[in-house]
Amino acid sequence: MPKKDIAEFLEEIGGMDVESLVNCVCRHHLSYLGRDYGRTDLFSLYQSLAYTLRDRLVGNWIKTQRSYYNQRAKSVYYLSLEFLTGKSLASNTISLGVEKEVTEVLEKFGVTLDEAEGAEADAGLGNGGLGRLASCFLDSMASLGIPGYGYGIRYEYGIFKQAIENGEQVEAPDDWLHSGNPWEFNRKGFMFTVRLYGREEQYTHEDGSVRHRWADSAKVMAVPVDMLIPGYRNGNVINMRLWEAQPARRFNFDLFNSGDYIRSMEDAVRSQTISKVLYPNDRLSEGRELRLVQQYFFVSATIQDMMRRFMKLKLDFSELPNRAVVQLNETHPAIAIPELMRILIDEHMLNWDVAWRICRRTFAYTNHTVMPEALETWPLDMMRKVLPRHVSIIFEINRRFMEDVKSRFPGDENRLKRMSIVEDSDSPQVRMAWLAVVGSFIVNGVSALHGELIKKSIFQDFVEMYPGRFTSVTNGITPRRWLRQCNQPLSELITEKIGEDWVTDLAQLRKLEPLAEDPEFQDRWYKCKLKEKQRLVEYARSEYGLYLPADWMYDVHVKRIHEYKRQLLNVLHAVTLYCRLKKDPNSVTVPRLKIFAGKAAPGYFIAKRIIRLINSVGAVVNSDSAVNHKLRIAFMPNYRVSQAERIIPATDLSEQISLAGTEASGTGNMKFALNGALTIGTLDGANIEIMEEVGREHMFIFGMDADEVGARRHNGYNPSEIASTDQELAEALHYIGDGTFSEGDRELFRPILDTLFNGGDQYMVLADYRSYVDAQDRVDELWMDCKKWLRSSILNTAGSGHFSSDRAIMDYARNIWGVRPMKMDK
Ligand code: IMP
Ligand code: B1N
Repeated sequence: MPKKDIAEFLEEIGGMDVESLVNCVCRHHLSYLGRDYGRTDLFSLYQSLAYTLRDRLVGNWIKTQRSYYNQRAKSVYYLSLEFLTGKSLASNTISLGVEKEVTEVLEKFGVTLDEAEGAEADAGLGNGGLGRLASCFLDSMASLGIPGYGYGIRYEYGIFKQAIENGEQVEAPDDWLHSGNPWEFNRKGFMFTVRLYGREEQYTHEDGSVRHRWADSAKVMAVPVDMLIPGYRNGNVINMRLWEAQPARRFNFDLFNSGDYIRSMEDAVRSQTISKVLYPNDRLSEGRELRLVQQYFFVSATIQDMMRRFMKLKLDFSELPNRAVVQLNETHPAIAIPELMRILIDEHMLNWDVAWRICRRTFAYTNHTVMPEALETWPLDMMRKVLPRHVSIIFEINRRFMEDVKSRFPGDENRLKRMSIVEDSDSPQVRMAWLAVVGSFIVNGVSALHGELIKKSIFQDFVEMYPGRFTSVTNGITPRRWLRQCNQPLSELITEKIGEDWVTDLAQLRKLEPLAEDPEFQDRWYKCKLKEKQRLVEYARSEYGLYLPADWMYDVHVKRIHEYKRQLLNVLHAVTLYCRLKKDPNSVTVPRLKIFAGKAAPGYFIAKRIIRLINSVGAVVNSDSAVNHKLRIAFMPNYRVSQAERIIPATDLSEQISLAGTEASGTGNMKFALNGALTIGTLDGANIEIMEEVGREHMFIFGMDADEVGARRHNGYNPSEIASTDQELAEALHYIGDGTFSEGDRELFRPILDTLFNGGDQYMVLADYRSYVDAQDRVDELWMDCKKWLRSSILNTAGSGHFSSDRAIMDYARNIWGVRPMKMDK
């Protein structure tokens, strides 16, 4: 190929000025989409614009990747089964620094940036917090110049679409790729073979040693599809590489030649299933074979890609940990540990001890939950069928580990049982969290509290064995998407007062503190919030046909629907307000709009019934004129990243009310505080650190803390007793049971009441009810004092700097990865 440098290429495609951009949009519309200029519609305009911006990213992408090679930089491999990117148009526009120009380009077509982005589908390749965290981390790595890659699966169907019919959740497939994805590069030329099934075989190597290999395996192809992730105005573009499964051979030729055309195609269809759909369970460990196959599929392709890069360096294998670090996002990719062992000992003929030392220095594991039902285990039989060689490697890892435990704690049989990676029972299971701890040099929790709790609970034995191995890194969120992009009015106001450096150095928000009591600033702060409410009102009307009042208090509870997150507690508060208003229409002072949104796992019966309850209470409340002058309830269907970007800036009160000790961190909590919402919350997850940064007096903290929860449980918790001593609570529960919200049907919500009274109220909703309702009364009181509220709102934003994902990534880089921001080659 005639050699051209990137600068030349960039010159050819054109600059960042409006004229070049318009030309490029028109050219793509014609030559890429094959459409007449006169026939642009919103979608084709969005596509042409996306290609135009991608042209401007790809040069920097190549420069960034070349710099990694040239500088032989140690790189981070962030392995995650989930990435919740959301939309890319606005965020890429902002990162490239061409907001003004793009807005002007679109004006020429009579369209706003908001409208153009409306044509884009959310990339929803994750369930919630864990996947969104991965995306925030990639944004920060790119913005800081930390060399690294995101690796995952290119699911053809992301998290399901939620519709609400008759108050109930109905799921539909998320066909996000149906019109193509203009942001990605499909690289069919760089695919890898991934093996599955078959058996383990012993043989004598030419050097005389007895070795093992994986025989008679089936094959699928992993095709890399790359999404470009630009840093904020720094010319870096990092790569998110998502694998797509393809059949190894399009046809099984034997069958094809014998005339069995259909059967020859079956293989092909089966292979493609691997990257077909994201499992919609957040937290519950999914025991299906396809899920295990997904995990190994993306891990195998990723480790091959990593080794391909490493082999180019022609170094000794012991150098691997100095060139690459693999961060395991939860245990979902933990099969990478035996996979790397397999490659080193079976394919590169290293001996066990050498290989194990390399592995142990390469992997780091992030735990995201203490809940036992989320700890992944795989039935040994299933794993042996899918990954026969890996099982035998896991046994050897475990045998040696058990020896170590034995010599540290002689005679402690129970300890051995508890710590064994392979659980010994009638149906033996492989415990992936144990494997991840044993095979990693460091394990981190995701908030200070969570980091401590995992040491005292699930990993206690391992802390005694490896005291130095456990740490925590508090989660963070990217200030680009979660303030700069989603909240234009507030961003502009902040920049006007303290300059624009906060976008890459969020701690600077502290400079807002002296303004917190300034009446003029408060007034402008208030107007920003109002603007965002009006924008949400318009969005809710046009997207969902919901009519929201614009000037009420927006009390918002949006996240996955889960018993531990206690949407039910919020509903009990709503019913309490309803009861008060029915008795006396003047008993409630503040007009409040309660907004709920979130998806329930399709198989999670109680969570779905809670959605039904929210909608049923909403229907009664919203249509009762004795109540709806002070209380309304809106359930926004199909919560997703792009919807969160609309809701969060408009929020006054952020509900973070999980039972203390159950939410590992939460990241929604950070997004709200950053956008000036006050939090009503428990001492759980990162709420505690938000409180330390913002000040307890600017939040509404209530309920038991994690220790009190433990003590309460230990001393015997009796939900019925509480219900019988609190009159308002008894009344609210009564109305839920007596058909008031279900047209007289007393059965509909019985399962919910049953979880409280017969199921032992696992998440102690009733125990925290009084303290919660009292805190809500304090909310009303503060709201009436507008100046004080605004002051607290400003101080919430000012105190949110710590929760930037830039800070989190620098923590990982320094304390775990041993990598530094690098200067890209020119
Ligand atoms: P939270 O900490 O549970 O509130 O959720 C963390 C973040 O994940 C949210 O702020 C959203 O960006 C995202 N998220 C949570 N639930 C969903 C969902 O159901 N669909 C899409 N995104 C979600
Ligand atoms: O990870 C987030 C935290 O902020 C949340 O508190 C935590 O609940 C969330 C299995 C999970 N923990 N575990 C999961 C998701 C999918 C799955 O298949 C578990 N998600 C979290 C980020 O640290």
